[in-house]
Amino acid sequence: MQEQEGYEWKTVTDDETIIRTHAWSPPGCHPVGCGLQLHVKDGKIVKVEGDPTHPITRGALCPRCLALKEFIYHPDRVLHPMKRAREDRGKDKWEQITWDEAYDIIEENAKRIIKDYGEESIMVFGGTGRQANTYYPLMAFMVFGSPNACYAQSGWSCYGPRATITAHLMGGGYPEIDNACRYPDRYDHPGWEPPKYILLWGKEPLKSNPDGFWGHSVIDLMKRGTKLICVDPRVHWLATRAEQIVQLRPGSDTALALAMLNHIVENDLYDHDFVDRWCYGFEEFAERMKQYPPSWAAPICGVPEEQIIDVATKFATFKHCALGWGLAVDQNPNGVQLAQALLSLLAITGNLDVPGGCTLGTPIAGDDDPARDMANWGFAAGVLKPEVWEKRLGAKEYPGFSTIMNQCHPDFTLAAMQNGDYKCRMAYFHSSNVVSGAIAAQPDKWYEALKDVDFAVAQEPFMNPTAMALADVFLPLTTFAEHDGHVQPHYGLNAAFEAAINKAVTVGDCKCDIEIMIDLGKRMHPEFWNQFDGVVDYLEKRVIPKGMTFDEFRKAGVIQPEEVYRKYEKGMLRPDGQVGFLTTTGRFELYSLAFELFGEDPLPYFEEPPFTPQNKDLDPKILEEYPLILTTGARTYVSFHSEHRQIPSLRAMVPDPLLEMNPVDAEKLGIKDGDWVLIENQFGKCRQRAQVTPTIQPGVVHAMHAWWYPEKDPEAPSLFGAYDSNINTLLPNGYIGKLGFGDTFKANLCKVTKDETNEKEEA
Ligand SMILES: Nc1nc2c(c(=O)[nH]1)N[C@H]1C(S)=C(S)[C@@H](COP(=O)(O)OP(=O)(O)OC[C@H]3O[C@@H](n4cnc5c(=O)[nH]c(N)nc54)[C@H](O)[C@@H]3O)O[C@H]1N2
Ligand SMILES: Nc1nc2c(c(=O)[nH]1)N[C@H]1C(S)=C(S)[C@@H](COP(=O)(O)OP(=O)(O)OC[C@H]3O[C@@H](n4cnc5c(=O)[nH]c(N)nc54)[C@H](O)[C@@H]3O)O[C@H]1N2
Ligand code: SF4
Ligand SMILES: [Mo]
Repeated sequence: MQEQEGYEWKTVTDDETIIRTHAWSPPGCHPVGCGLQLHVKDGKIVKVEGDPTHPITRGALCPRCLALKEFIYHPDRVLHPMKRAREDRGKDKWEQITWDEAYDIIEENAKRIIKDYGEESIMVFGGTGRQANTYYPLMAFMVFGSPNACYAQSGWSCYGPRATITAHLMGGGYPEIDNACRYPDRYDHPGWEPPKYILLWGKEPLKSNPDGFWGHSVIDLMKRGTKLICVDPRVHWLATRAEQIVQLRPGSDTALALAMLNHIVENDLYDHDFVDRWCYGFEEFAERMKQYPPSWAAPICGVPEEQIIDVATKFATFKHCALGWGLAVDQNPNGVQLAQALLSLLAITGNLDVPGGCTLGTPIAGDDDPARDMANWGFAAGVLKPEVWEKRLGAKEYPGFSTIMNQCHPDFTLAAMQNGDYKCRMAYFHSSNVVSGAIAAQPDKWYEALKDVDFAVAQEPFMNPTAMALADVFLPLTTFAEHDGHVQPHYGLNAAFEAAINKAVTVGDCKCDIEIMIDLGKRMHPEFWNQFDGVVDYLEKRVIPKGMTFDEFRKAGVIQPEEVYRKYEKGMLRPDGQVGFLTTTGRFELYSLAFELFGEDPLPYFEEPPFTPQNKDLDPKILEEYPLILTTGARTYVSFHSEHRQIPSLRAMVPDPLLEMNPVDAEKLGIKDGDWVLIENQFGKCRQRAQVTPTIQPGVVHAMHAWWYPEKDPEAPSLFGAYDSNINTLLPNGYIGKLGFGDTFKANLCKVTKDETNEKEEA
């Protein structure tokens, strides 16, 4: 553990106080922990700037953190708890109440519902990566005793597939590009070297900083000689600086990855030493790869055969290379096979846990079942009963999913609610704008399935469509500038550091996720929760590095663990201290015994996603009607999913939802840049604004996701224009793949027409 030298978390001058802190949420971001300096005067933040002493972010901030003041002091922020009569759902008839009254209502309803229908009838909804990501499963398991923590994205298609496949094939945290982030002296550290190539696969990290990986470090690496190869149907900013772009057809990725593996194996370009010592099942794997020569993949992917060969050769022969695998790996019903192929690529080319390759996190020591850890806390606290845990929705049906993920299965859950097999009696929207925001496919179906729940709570910084549609009680949240806390990038799986979140100001009557969890815990299960005397006490007892007080922790600044390469050689990846990987064979399983156990094919294979021009089983009428390939959700600098739409400086940068389309398609359809267009398919329709650009392939359109309009009518049925521009109304639930993962968010079909109401609205 290396602490930051000379760090001061608080500086008091005659004029102001400067609080140094590490960002998390709200407002939303993944656990990236960028360094900020908040200038406080008379109890108000007057200026926000980056912290130049942060070893990784070194003063850099993106527009969302720079707009923090606008978020904190926004006139629409909800600053007090509120309630509304159940029959007034969808109406703007809120009444301010005290925290005690809010807690009384929640306690009374939760206890009644548990008594009448069982703990499992309470569902706690959460979204991605925010501080709440750690606390919504705990709210379910340790406050209400329910096994049903629900992340409602079809096929749990974010990070879950990549993390789960990593756990099954090798154990431990998911491999991340070696960007020297564990060294205080970063790129100057002796022994560290930049990757020769980074293969950026369906990831745009400059905008997304996904999972706690710092996108700008890709530029740092390029300045030090790293070359970039982007696998992406769009040409994004980094791609314009890449050595090459593999501009493949959306959804065809697994074919490309298998063809690269074929070339590497057939031409003996693999790392024999690593394969012999550390891999299991190479012979079966090599035999399977024979089916996938680059000549087979080229027409499937729309990529020249020579390019596939060139990229594969470079990745295998330059020492070392790194893979940045993004969301396009998860959001694909063939994504488990893709993740398996990509991890195998890293393994057989000897790029796992080496300088300039991809580094591995270490599993939580002493726990042979790390991903279910939180459920174990629930059992240990005596709140989550093992027989209730058995009622987790979809756990038995999707064992490959549920042995690693501690949640209910989203598509199974929706179907069970729709067909009456399960009735949700209490919905707790902990960090989820499920009826309109980002997470759900066909969000209107989730709305329909939840609209009659007996009781609902929303915990949010702003009123949003979900709270307006369904909540009976609204709990207002502090931003990260208003509470003490802890941030650990990469969800702790492959974390570069731990650092404190330092409270700078108080605004209204808001509380943070941890405080609300403790308060409600004390009412539901005082025998366990009474041991925690507030947020700092909770952090000291359960979260921050053992033996440190919160005061010591925050004075230490950014605490980096020491980087150790080739952990498999050193007994660091297994709780028993043996060398090798945390699998049955102790090796990286190219042939997966875990998959075999679940009755699945142990080797990777290609399957065409359901809605593509090349799917032979697709009804030709659908393709005729909806000829354009639809991909969605590439991130923007100015929003985190459905958040930030009401922040003036950010909204000014992207005022409307945009549909990128190639000039060739636009001309054919009589659409001009800036026209409003209708996007439709057999599942739904919405309206966005055309952005005509050559950076997207002809025949492919890309739609922004998570649009709603805080300025529109808040009441139902409008719900702030929840469905006007919501691309997810075109994306179905239920089209999942192997182990229950994957969706069609990055590859579906649609048609686009000019919205004839255009001129009228403009006038
Ligand atoms: N079409 C399409 N849809 C997509 C995607 C895509 O690529 N294309 N991406 C998908 C992916 S990968 C994901 S992960 C999901 C994300 O989906 P979600 O994470 O569900 O995102 P939101 O809809 O913004 O809802 C999250 C809510 O949490 C609130 N919130 C913010 N910070 C905090 C906090 O600290 N605590 C609490 N309690 N609440 C907080 C926000 O105000 C917001 O209302 O979206 C998915 N949706
Ligand atoms: N600013 C901001 N940052 C965010 C978020 C946010 O909402 N806003 N959301 C966070 C979340 S939850 C996540 S999961 C991460 C995701 O962050 P990333 O992993 O970076 O993923 P995306 O931005 O969805 O898409 C990356 C690229 O995939 C490409 N792509 C689309 N379809 C395909 C395909 O079929 N194959 C391939 N190979 N590429 C394809 C897109 O063109 C895009 O350039 O970002 C996180 N960070
Ligand atoms: S990635 Fe951007 S929005 Fe997220 S914490 Fe860092 S500066 Fe803030
Ligand atoms: Mo995500």
